[in-house]
Amino acid sequence: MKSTATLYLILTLSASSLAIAQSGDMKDMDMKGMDMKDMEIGKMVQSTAHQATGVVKTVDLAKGTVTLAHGPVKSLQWPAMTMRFIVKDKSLFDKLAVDQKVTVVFAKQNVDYVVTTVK
Ligand SMILES: [Cu+2]
Repeated sequence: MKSTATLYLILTLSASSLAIAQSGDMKDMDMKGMDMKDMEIGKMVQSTAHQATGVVKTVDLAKGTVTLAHGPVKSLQWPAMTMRFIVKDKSLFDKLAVDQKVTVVFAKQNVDYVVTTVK
C-alpha cells in the first residue's frame, strides 16, 4: 500500500512538474528564438525595438540597406525624415519594394538602425 501511495504521489508530482516544465519550455523557446534572431543581426539583445511607418524610397539588396521616408518615431523623438536602415535579414527584402508603404520594426545597433520586421 505504501509503495502504491508513493508511486501515485510521484506520478502526480511528475505530471504537474511536467506541465510546468512544458510551459516553461515554451517560454524558453520564445526567448531562445528571440535571442537567436538578435544574435544573427549582432549585439542587439539589449536594444529597444522601435516602429516606423513610411514609404520605401530605395532598396539596395547587395548592401543590405533600405531608405525609408518615414513618419515621426515617438519612441526616439524623431521627426519625419528620410534615412537609411540596415536590413540583415535578406528575406525582408521580399516586402520592401520602392514606393511601397511599410511599417518596420527596427533597433539601434552600434551606429546603425537595423530593420528586424517589415509589416
Ligand atoms: Cu529616421
